[in-house]
Amino acid sequence: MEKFRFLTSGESHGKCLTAIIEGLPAGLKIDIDYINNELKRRQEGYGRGERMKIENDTAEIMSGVRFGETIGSPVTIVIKNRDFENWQKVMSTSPNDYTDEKSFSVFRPGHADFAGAIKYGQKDLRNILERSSARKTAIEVAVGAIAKLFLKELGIEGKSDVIQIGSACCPDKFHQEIDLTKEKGDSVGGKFVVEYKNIPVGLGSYAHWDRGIDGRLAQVIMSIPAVKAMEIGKNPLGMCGSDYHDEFDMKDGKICRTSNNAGGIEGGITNGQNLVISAVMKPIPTMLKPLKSVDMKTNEKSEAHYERSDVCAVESCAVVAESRVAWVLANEILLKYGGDSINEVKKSIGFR
Ligand code: EPS
Repeated sequence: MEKFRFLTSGESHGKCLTAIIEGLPAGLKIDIDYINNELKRRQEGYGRGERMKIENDTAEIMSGVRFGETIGSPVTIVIKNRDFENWQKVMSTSPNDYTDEKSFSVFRPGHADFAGAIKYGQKDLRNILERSSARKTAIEVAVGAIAKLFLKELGIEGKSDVIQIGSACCPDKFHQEIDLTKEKGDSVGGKFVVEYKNIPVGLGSYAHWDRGIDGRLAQVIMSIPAVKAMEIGKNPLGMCGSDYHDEFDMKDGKICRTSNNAGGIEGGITNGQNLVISAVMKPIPTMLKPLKSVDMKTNEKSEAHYERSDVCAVESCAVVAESRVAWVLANEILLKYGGDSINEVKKSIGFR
């Protein structure tokens, strides 16, 4: 049984995105400005498309909070899609409004279009695009912001950094790489790192495969749209055991480590070192210069569908990853320490 659970809903151009979170302890201060700032961070980043100029993602809390604090009941968050105004007919839920405006049938290689259409038996790829779109990560970041507020109460803080865009490993070259890609009508991916500090020893377990915090983190990172690889700590490929493993030492009467190649996890359990995760995002599959494809209506060869998209969304992806790691940490803390109110959690974890 998980402690911090939630469901989200919403299509990219539908009315709104929604989340219902269950399991938050009562008495947690909900700073709406903090949540909205996280949403802003997700929207920013060099290389984002025109949609981000339309949206100004803002969270509205619909339940579970009174006078700025959680009360132990489920928390509902809604983010309205501003662009819905331009899509009301196309995204209508009523059968009376049927239109094939914005329908398309040519798969985009690399997108969910092909597999999704076969899986759900859909003839209009719009029905696949709408939910597979990374737009849904906006509400996920709102959930992550609440998890981060919980972690902050316990002194746990996270951050992320982009470390590579395309072939550029130096931040000074990132914009140039994105500009060149845009000129070519192409898209570009990259790599980012997420780091959390002040994590207690003992989150996760080696006792059973599905209890390892490494596996749980892998699931939330690998399921971010367009993420294709991740690492925990330093990639050990080619390293000897004597170089890779983090030796123990003593400092000021306390056990410490001389390095953190393991990225804060040993045996599927946090070891008190900083949690360090890096991940690779592939180039976004919607490109102005289309790839070869097939029209599912006619079975004829065709150029892939194009619609407004981002040239690069690695910075946003890093913010999404930061949020998702917060979900996992919040859940693991509640599993280990329990607590129905924030004071109970703090007491149990050893805070005064
Ligand atoms: C996104 C909104 C989308 C895309 C992007 C992520 O907006 P629209 O489709 O209206 O332009 O910018 O989605 C994708 C790139 C994708 O492949 O799904 C957002 O809010 O992050």
